Amino acid sequence: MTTCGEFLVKQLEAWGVDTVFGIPGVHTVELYRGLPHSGIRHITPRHEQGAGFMADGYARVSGKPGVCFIITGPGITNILTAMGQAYADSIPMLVISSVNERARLGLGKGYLHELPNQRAMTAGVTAFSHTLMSVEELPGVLARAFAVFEGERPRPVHIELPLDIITADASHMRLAARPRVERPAPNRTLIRDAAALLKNAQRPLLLLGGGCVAAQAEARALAASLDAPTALTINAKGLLPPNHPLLLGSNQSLLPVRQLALEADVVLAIGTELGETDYDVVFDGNFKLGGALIRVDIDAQQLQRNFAPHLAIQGDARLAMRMLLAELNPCEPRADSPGARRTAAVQAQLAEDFAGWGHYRQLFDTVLEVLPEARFVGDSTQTVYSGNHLVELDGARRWFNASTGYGTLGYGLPAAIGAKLAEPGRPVISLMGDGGLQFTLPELASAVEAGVGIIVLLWNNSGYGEIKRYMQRRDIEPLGVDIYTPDLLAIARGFGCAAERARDHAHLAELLRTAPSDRPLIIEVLEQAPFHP
Ligand SMILES: Cc1ncc(C[n+]2csc(CCOP(=O)(O)OP(=O)(O)O)c2C)c(N)n1
Ligand SMILES: [Mg+2]
Repeated sequence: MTTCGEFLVKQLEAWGVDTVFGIPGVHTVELYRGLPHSGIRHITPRHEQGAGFMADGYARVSGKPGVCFIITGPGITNILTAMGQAYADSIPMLVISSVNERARLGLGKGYLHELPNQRAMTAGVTAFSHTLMSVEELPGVLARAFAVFEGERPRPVHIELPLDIITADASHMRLAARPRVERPAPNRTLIRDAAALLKNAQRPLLLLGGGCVAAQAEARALAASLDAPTALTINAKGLLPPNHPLLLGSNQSLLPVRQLALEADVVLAIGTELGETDYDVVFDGNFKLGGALIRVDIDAQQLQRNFAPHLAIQGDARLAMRMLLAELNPCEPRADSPGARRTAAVQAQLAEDFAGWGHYRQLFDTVLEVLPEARFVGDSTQTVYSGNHLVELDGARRWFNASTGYGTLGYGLPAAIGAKLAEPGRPVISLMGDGGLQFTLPELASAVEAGVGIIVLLWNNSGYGEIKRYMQRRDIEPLGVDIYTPDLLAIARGFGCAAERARDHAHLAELLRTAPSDRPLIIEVLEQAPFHP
């Protein structure tokens, strides 16, 4: 007999799932029966939050949904934070869990792992959450999940299998064909209207968000054809390469870019929420758009949030860019074009704003000199905040972190593990603070076990530095921020990792050059000279 749990594994494998993240429990063992002899690799984290963050990093890099196998109750409540981050950043994630038997749901009798209503817990951080009521439903529900991942704004999906379903006989089930899901193309008339507005623009501005990551070539062609200075959200970083004559970076919260946004006569915003953590990280409400706003988004509701559009175009970002490009004259970027000159003027002003950040620049230069192809997966710490402004890389999804959107600590280590599993050939730097690292520190053990050679660049200031400064700026006596900081290097060694403190930049470069390939290396950088004034 084939159980429903076994059938599910076969169906996932048939649809291209090659990795699942999970911690088994008595409720989910039936999912594991079919795994050892399948083509799916199982990665075991040390906490379900780690599973979710790994799946998130894996999804961003692979472009495929990150899949987790999670137990009823505590497994689900543990993974909710990671689902929240994935929800906020529109990341495809499939959380498969168990739940108590159908006849026992909602009874509150104290069954093992029982929650009053597990599905309601995940409803707020998913596109949908579904309780499987029969084996026969399974292919259709999975197809709906893939429709979310591939056909609309990606978001986590939760499917829970009651214990009497997960063990039920599925011998009669045949593998379903993979659903073909196309993202919707925008309306051609609206695209023509947008092109007409853009052709007449004197001072266009392009704002690109994470919805554009699959459209790198189109984004570059569009920026050039419009001769538009281009600002990227953190999730869109890399769509334009460093030193591109039209690249404004991710500095929408800084005055020079804000001035340019105010003066722009036509603004084209694609696949971006226009949300505060990318456009107003100083929280003063002063990011304003002066001209006509054209918005393109796959999510109709998103078109109406934050900034009311002059023209709202629902549809896939890449298709929209292609259709727009067909209406415009192709053009190569030129350093002396009007758009490039406006960009250069902003860059010159930004250089003044960044004058005090030479030490961060030197840190990133050192890393990129040794590992020019590196991917940076970050948490919420000084290196991440500064790098969000300073670092530009060639290629989407080479710089992402949890400092924007949901903004949860503990993301950067497990997400880096997931990213490395998705593309083992590319060096991965996990940018962590001492506080954030302690949220998901045991995932170092998972990384050692999985043979994952990531490099953790640990910025150590023995506390919640950012929050301490925030308290001080607001005249609040710092409390709860100068935390006891253990010997994180000794702990990392205890987990089986390599771990060293960098003495200076030359030593840092040497450590990066000799990093082991089969286990993590933790490089501690103290927030003091020579790394910090
Ligand atoms: C889950 C969670 N809890 C609390 C916070 C609030 N918070 C944001 S940054 C920060 C400090 C993090 O300290 P550390 O990782 O050492 O970075 P540092 O600011 O010292 O560079 C805190 C506590 C958060 N973002 N997420
Ligand atoms: Mg700190």
